[in-house]
Amino acid sequence: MRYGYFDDAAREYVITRPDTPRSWINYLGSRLYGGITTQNSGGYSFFRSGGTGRVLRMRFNGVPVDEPGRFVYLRDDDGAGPLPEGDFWSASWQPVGKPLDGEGAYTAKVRHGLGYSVFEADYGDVHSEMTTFIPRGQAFEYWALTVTNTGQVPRRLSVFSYAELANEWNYRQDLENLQYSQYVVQATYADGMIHRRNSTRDAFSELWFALAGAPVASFDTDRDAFLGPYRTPSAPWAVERGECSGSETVGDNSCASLHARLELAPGESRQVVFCLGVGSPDEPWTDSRASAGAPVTLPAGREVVAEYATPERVQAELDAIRQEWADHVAPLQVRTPDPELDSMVNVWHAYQTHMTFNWSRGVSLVEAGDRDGLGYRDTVQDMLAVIHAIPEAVRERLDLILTGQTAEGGGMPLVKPLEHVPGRMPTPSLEQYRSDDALWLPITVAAFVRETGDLGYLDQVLPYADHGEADVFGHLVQALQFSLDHLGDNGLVQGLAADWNDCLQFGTTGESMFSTFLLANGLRVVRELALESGRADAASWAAERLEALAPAIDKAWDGQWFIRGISATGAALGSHLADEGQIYLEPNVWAVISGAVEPERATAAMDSVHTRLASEHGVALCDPPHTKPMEGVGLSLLVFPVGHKENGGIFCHANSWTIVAEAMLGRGDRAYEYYRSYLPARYNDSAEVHQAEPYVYAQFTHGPTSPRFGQARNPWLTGTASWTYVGVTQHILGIRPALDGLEVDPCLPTTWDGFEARRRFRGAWVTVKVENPDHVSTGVVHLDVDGTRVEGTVAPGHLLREGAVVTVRLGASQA
Ligand code: IFM
Repeated sequence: MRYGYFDDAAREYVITRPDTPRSWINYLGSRLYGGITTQNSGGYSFFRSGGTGRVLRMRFNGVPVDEPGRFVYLRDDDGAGPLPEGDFWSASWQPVGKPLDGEGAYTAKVRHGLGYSVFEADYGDVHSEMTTFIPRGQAFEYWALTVTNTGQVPRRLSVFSYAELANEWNYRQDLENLQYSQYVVQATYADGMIHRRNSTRDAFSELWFALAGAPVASFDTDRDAFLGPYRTPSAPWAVERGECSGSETVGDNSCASLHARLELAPGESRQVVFCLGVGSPDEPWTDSRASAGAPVTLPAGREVVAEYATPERVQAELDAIRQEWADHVAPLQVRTPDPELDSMVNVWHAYQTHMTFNWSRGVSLVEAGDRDGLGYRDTVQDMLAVIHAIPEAVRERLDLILTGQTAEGGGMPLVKPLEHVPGRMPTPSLEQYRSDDALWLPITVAAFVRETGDLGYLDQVLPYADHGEADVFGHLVQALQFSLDHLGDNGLVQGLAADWNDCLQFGTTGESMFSTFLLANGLRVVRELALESGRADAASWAAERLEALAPAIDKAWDGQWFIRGISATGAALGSHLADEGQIYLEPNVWAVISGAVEPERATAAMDSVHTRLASEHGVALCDPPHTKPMEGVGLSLLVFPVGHKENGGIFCHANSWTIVAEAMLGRGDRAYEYYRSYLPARYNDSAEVHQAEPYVYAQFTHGPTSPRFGQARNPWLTGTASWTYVGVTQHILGIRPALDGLEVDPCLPTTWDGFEARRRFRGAWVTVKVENPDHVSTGVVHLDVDGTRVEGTVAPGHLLREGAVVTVRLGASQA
């Protein structure tokens, strides 16, 4: 069943049935002020932090879903049209939820765009269009509502807003510490604006809410007065009655309800604009919380409304947001034989990589705000997909995360940007480190240097988290040294608190094959960077260390694949000899990606992955999933039923590495088969199977051993976004930065004739045209830049001037 379609020209996903299998969301705003909206305008907002800057409340996992949110009700005030007097509905399908089928049904069209969502509705000869977004660089949001009388008779309508304002910045305080948070809140109304304050000393917060475009007919600032006792947002008392009660909040719960009356002639449209912002209505306001980093000062709400709340300004700000996002996704646009790939790569997948970069794992409908901060490994990986689009922002983040590395080389599990003080953070104990965290650094630093061509970045001196400093290259060496200092009895890297897989704890005496391959990969990359930057000694050091790892890697071969690790008691996990968890995906893909194993084993390992783990919805993480503890290794994945998440689920983040690994083996059909297997867009017409949004990646799909096989969960904030982007663009399409230019070395499905791409590279817009007349997967026969033939697969940087055209011919032999 389909619920919507991709409108690539508008860069929108258009939902035509709002009763989607789960809430399908969109993100609004920036790291200053952000928000989430569902297709039914449920959702919440946050200022500077999802966890400690809550503006609009969200009751997670609530029933009904999609509530609370940014709700606008419409009410028929005279019964002159086809509706009875007093009938009411909402500008988004929910919360009122009028019937979607049958005579007089409510019809909805929701356009999720990049940075905005538009809710169109038709009901009872009234068309409404509500646009929600946060203007660039601002700490307030618009809900702009245009109402049109599409009938033949004049209509009198009421419009009511409704949102639950959080009582406290801290989302937990707001939702859980009610003995406190419910008694610090006050909200008043004056001259068209609601003013919500709380009076805690440590975290003073103020919000304002305004209506422009029509006089305020009535208001409520008290949630329970607006809703009425024992009612829900589906039928608020005030809306049913046709008027708010003028309540002002002293304690309990506040809300933002302003009511306007509209009279519309046939065919007439009116726009009213609701604005919700941080700060005071009447004075500038400063966020000077000690925990919030540098103070931020915001203008008075009335000034904001006077400047911004006109129809012309709303349109101009919407255009600016659309342009900003068009600019962010423009640096790589592709045209391939696969329209679903194009919709994803050109619009939604690119957008998702920016959302993970912005919000890490902090705010979604799954992440409530507890994981406020930057998880080390997640953040380092999240940068990979946006370097070409926002190199300056990545550099800033890279600087920050490098200062989250301790002097002994490991990564702090979490870096909180607003509280992080390099040089002063406590050093974790060995048991607290994850063995992979800092090992991701070489990949991302190399990608940054190759994209920008800025080798000098390696010389920049940055402090460590706890004490001391080093240049960036030194930080990379130290990351490798940390793992080399913590090898186990079998010569593999100690697993510590976890490796990439949060649910496998090998501890200080067990060893992780994943982290071992990541170390090998890091040594390879650091060696390359050392050679590129003239550090011969370091290059030799890395080569020697890599060679020294080889015997331990060799012993980890299980016959047809690599083991996952060795427990504290010496047992192999991920071995054919085990009862459960006989084969794991992660070590086998990284065996290939690291380049640390001979081609025969690399191929055999990936063949085993295909035989044992692949399915129609993607590749499971392990097989058979675990039901019993294993001596000497912490398997916290046992908390998951078989086939779920890390316990044999289809972990999409790890699936992205199958694309990379197969492409590195030159097997384009298989790489593409894996790419398609969990491509959200391919489920557009079978959304009831996949359930999650068809326009963004999810963290995982329930695996073959689960009764929920095929259902995707935890969409949006996942490393799947960045690594799948790398997989499809750099390995299937094969366009990747190199120090001396732009490499084009695709690994295509053999059915493709070729493809085209437009790429920004070091400031120049370049067109790439790949022809595949022989229907091969790999093999660059020749590469030309503006008609000049070039040896190899790299278009040299000095030839890539503005408008350059790189033409690549793939083929079986020299032509
Ligand atoms: O690698 C982790 C990630 O850091 C958080 N989500 C789950 C992944 C796999 O366990």
